[in-house]
Amino acid sequence: MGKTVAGKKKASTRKPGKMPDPYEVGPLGLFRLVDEGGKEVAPVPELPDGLGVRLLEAMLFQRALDQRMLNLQRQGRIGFYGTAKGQEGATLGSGAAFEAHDWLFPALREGAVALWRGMPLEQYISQCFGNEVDLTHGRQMPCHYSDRESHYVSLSSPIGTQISHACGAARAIQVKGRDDQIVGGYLGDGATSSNDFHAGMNFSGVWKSPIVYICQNNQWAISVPAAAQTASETFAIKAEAYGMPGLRVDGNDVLACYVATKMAADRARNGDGPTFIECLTFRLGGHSSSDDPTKYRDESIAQEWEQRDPLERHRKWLVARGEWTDEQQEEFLAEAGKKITDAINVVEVGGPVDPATLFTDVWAEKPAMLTDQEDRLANEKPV
Ligand SMILES: Cc1ncc(C[n+]2csc(CCOP(=O)(O)OP(=O)(O)O)c2C)c(N)n1
Ligand SMILES: [Mg+2]
Repeated sequence: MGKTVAGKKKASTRKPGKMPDPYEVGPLGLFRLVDEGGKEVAPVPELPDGLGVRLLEAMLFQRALDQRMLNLQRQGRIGFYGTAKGQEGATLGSGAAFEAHDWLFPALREGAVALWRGMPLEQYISQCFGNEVDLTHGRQMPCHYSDRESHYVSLSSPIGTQISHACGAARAIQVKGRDDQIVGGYLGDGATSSNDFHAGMNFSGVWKSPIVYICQNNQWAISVPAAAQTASETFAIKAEAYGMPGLRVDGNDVLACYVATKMAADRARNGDGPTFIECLTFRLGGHSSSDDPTKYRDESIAQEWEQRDPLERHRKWLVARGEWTDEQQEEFLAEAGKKITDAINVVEVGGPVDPATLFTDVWAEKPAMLTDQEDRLANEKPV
């Protein structure tokens, strides 16, 4: 989808003055606040105290964590991993706009949001090892993080199915009259071709539910480019067919992602219904550790997108404001590396999952059939 490359189409070139309204920029424009060089193209509204620095730290941490986890996979220490490289701005900018009591339904690359919301690092790492330290007992594929405390629901492997889960949760909030709570529903560009996309978007529109959909358009669904995914001019425009506003945001501008998502979240919380946000970004790495993108795409495009790195852009913005220095970054990265190593060391010593856990955490009252199987597992010798 050549037309949707950042900056090529209707990108805002407004000079500082009044911040453009992302709802007015609309589904065919591109809402952005900071350009690739870290310069404001529109005034950035006042952020909660320290948020700018926290966002950079979280993005740096995720990039470092992704690289370490990918290394573990290459060393044969975990089986599989998918990075969010290049998408940290879209992921964390949107994720930071939700409140602790909201419910989030992630797609494939939002693990950083679980950490942002307080999921312990050991839990993140143990989910990828799937060993006895893993609270979910190795029952999920790696990268399917979940954390009850932070209201972060496990991603759903069949693409798009989380969209109807998110839609249902937002409906439940309405039915139960929990006015202060909303849902964040994530999806990729590829998931817009799923049946659940239609079902979820349709009923969120009909019910005017308190939900913000965040579509990370990283321009690829494994080897399928966005141009082969849809004939629509943009992904955001699809929202109009479902009776909700569609916003299109520069996904590599973490502040634009935060501001747009916060506006949509406030709107949903005020009872004004759903919003669909397309964050235009790029998957810099492979789809997962099982993928080699050089087999199906021209990697010079990836190199072009490296120049639009969300981390560098935000770092430059902070440095220009005197809120960040090279020394701080060096120190932060050294500490992050140590934290990651320490957490891996805690998790990796864990043994395999005890087969007896097969029977735990699923039923409030175990049916007789399972009690029988549990008994046989414990007492019968394998043939
Ligand atoms: C129903 C279904 N079909 C196919 C797959 C295999 N699959 C896994 S990820 C993926 C692409 C998803 O692309 P997108 O939604 O753009 O998310 P991204 O990986 O780019 O973050 C596919 C086809 C699947 N998991 N589920
Ligand atoms: Mg994609």
